[in-house]
This record gives sequence, structure tokens and C-alpha cells, in this order.
Amino acid sequence: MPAAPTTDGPATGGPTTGGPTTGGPTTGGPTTGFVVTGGEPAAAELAGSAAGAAERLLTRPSVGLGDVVPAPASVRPQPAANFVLPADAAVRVSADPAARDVAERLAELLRPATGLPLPVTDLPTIPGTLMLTLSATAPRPSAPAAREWAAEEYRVDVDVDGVRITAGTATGLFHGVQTLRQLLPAAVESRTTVAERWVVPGGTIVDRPHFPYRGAMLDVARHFFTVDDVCRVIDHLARYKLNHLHLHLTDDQGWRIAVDSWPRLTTVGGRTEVGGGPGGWYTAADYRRIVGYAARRHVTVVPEVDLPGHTNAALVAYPELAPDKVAPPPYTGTEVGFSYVDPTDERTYDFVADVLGEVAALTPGPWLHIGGDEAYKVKGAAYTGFVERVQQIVAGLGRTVVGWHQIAPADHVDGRVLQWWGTDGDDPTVAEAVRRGARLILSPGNHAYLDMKYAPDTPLGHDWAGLIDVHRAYHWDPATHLTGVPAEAVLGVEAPLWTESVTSLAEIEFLLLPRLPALAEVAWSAPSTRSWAGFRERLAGHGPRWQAAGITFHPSPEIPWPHPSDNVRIAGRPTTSPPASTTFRHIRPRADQNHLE
Ligand code: TNX
Repeated sequence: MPAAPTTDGPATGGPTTGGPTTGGPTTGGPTTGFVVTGGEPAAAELAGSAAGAAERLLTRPSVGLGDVVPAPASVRPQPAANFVLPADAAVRVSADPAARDVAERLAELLRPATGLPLPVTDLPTIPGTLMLTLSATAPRPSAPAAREWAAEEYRVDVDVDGVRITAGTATGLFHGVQTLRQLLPAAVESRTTVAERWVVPGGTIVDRPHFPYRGAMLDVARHFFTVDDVCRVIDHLARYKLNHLHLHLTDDQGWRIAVDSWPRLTTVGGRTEVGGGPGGWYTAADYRRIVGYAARRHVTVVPEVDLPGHTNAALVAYPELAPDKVAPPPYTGTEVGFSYVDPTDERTYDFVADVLGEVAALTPGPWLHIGGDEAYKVKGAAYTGFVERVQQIVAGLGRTVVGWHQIAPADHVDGRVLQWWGTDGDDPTVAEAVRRGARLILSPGNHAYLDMKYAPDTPLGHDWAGLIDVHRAYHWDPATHLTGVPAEAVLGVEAPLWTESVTSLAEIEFLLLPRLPALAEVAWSAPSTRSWAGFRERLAGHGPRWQAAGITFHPSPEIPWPHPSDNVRIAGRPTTSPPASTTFRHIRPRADQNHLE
């Protein structure tokens, strides 16, 4: 459900007003020269003014307080209150294990580039320059009474003495840390030490999500990706305040999650992938590593076991599940809709209960995704009957069922969520399921499908749902997207990445960035704070960040990426020769290929 928009004191009316175009680096007052009025100034006075001007220059932030993606709910710049991280900076945090963990993440983020020790303490006697505070109620200086925090809400206050992040939960603090990260110069993303003045723009941000469910999906079945690759994708989600990673764990081309009671699913069904590569799978320990890594970044894993279709790999391993009880050949192509488990055989339901039971036991989050898409050969009552039984199995495990929107005609079960991936916002069957109680995750194929090409010449991806450039990813409204579906039924937004054509981490990143931040803003930011003009300006500043972090991205021509000839202050100061680690090169779209070095 979208959070009710609230105002918090004299907000500037949206992030664009604090952005670099209007209130960013130039808000620190005149940066060159100083005004002398009347008579001959004394030498000391002159020197004092010069020192003041120099100080203002040195404490000029490289980003504006409003340059955050996704756009915060309210931004109040205080240009006279910029903060410079001192060499003896410490992180002080409330004495709470989850908050402490967020503080450790912050220190981990900042140590490589700053080269500072950044000790973390929860002792109130030790002064902290970076303070992470859990508080029962939201501080509201301009109003008499404190109020409840909204879910995931945080507040960042920056003044000359330090940065204070306050929230009601560790998740809120974590989001505040991601905001602080974006307020520091791009060089903060460097994995090696950079000589830099770490200036943070002064002022206050109060921020909260519009939709509670904000996610991305990675298909690890068509091509397999390692635990490290998945963790890196989780990092990208966390950066943009996405809080769910949906893993598409099973499909015709491979079964990727070990199930003790049906071991051949992986030892036989996991050894294939699109194109004939070796495939692979996650052991229980691997999967636990993923969910643990995600949890520490406040991301919930949503595991999908796709049923009753998309099951060729399972049938190869266990022919008893096949309608004719004959093992099909392994499949490494990219067609869909031909395979299915036998909905008339009780053994199939034993299989489903065992698999979902084991996956649920490994998964701390509330969701189990049962697929349900493109089961073209299981029709009518056979299909709805199958889905209804599987929904009951999920309910019996105490979990909330999620399925692709094809499951809409099945009976309602408490809490059930449909993931809509259509391309036409008029879907009466889905609207009807919503009237019976279903909630929706929106993944419109023509806005949110990250496996769609950016442009006709994009070397990867599909185009069946159209081309999706950054503007298309950004320009839609989840609250009104589906006819006959009220905004209250929309839980949020998810950006799926199918991997038929994707074989490496660099290719994943190339399709994720820069569209993932666009979809993150659609999900996080209230419509009143969103504008394409502001977004493309704010997003431009992320190119140097990704480059400093060694992240591949598509240099979409719609985004005004900084250019070296602009004398961009990537390292936080004007210079014609920034340190090599932060030099912004190769960012212009090139005709031949699109990967950045
Ligand atoms: C449709 S979207 C599928 C996937 C494919 C994808 C390719 C959905 C629920 N099913 O099986 O990978 O198109 O874009």
C-alpha cells in the first residue's frame, strides 16, 4: 500500500530544488573573490576574508543535498552547514545489534576510499561525527508533537559538526546510510584510497518509501550465476533502496536449488543451461549465504519454484513427474510453454510439498513464489485446480503465495499476490482477482522488463515487449497502471531480468544500469517528487560512481553524463587531471560496443 504522503516542515518541495542545477555546488555562496566595501581594508581583514573564501571553496560539496536517487520525500538544504569528514571521524551508533550492523556497513563502505580507520562504537561517551540513532518517534523540530515513523523512514541531518541519521528501525538507518553514500563525492566508491576532501552538503532529508515492495528478479535458471554474482546484484539493489530480490530458481534449462529429498533435481537437472554450458546450482549453504548477505543489506529474498510449466529440468531428473512418465531430453534452447508436471498424479503434490517445504525452511522471508506462467499445456480446471492445491501447500507452510498473474483465475487464498507482467494495462481477469482480495506486484513487460533491449542495436536482450530506454523505464505510474485496480491493491514494483541472452555479471550490470535506479524511483518516490527532467540530471552523477566502483553500465544517450571536457569535479574539486581511479572516461556511447572498460 502506498504510504500516505506527509509533509515535514518547510520542505523544499522535492529533490530537484536541491539538485546541482539550482542548489548544488553553487549554494555555498560566492566561491571566487570577496566584496570589500568602503576604504582601504586592513591587511588582516583581507587575509581573513581570503581565508573565508578559500574555506568556502574547500568545503564546497560535489553534489547537492537533493541529488539522491531515488528522490527523497523532503530535502531542506543548509548551504552554510556543509560537513567535512575529519581524519579522526568515528561512527557512533545506538546500542542495538541490528543498528550496529548498519554502522559496520557504513564504515566498510567508507574505509577503502577514505583510508580512514572509522572506528564504530556504541559507547555514548565517545563523540561520533557520524551518528546512527534509533529513536522511538520521528523527530519533528517544526511541530509540537513527535509522530510515528512511517515504515522504513529515516532522517539525515548534516551540519558542520557531523552527520546524524535517525530512524525507527535498522532498515531505516540502512536507507539513510545509502543516502549519505550518495551525498559524498563519487570517489567514495573507489576501492582504493583517494586524496579527497570528503564534503557532505548541509541540511536535512526526511525520507520514506511510497510502495512497500520494491524489487528486482534475477533468472539464475536460464544461465547460472555464482553466489558472488548474486551478492553483487544485491549490492546494486541496496544502493537504490530496493528491498526484495526475487530469484527465479527453476526452469526448463536448469534446476538451481538443492533439495535433499529429491537430490537428482540438481545433480541431474542442474547441469544444463541455455546454449549448452555447464549450469550449476546452489547448495543449502550457498543459498543461506545469499539470504544472509541480503538480510544484512535489508533485502528479502523471494524464491521462485516455477510450476506447473517451465519444469523440463525436473522431468529430466524425475520422469515420474512427467505426464507420460518418460524423461524428456535436457533442454538448452529458449522456447517456453512445452513442459509441465503431471497435475493428475498425487506424486506431483508430494514433490511440490517437499520442494516448497525445504525452500521455505531455508528462506527467512514471508514469500514463496510458485510461478504459474506459460503453462500452456495445463488448461482450464486442471490448471486452476493445480494452482489452488499449491496455494494451500504454501499457506500450510505459513508463507504468503506469489505467482505470475496467470494464476489470477484460481481461488483466492489469504494474502495472495499476483505479479503482473502484461504489456496492456487492461486486464479484467487480474482486476477481478484483485476484487477477490489479491494484491499486485507490477512488472509491466514494456516498462520494467530489464531483458528488453534499450534500442534496436543493443547487443543483448529481447524486444517482444518493446524497447525500454531509461525514459520508458521511468515514465509510468504504478498506482494507475492497471484499469480497475485501485492504488491500495498495489504492493509495489519489481524489475525482472530474464537471462536467456545474459551470460556474465558484466552483462547483468549492463542491462540493470541505468534502468534499475529508474524503476527504484518509480517504486520509492512519491509522484509529487518525481520528474524526468530532475531524474536524468540526478542519475547522470551516478555514472562516475559506477565507474569508480568498477561497475559496468549502459551509457544511455538520454542521460547527460558528465564528460571529461566539462572539467567535471568527479573527485570533488575542479581539476583537469583527477586521480586515475576516478577519471571519467569511455562514458560516451560508442557505436561499436557498449561495455565500458
Ligand atoms: C516470459 S515473463 C517469461 C519468461 C521469459 C521471458 C523473456 C514470464 C513470467 N515468463 O519465461 O524468460 O518472457 O522475456
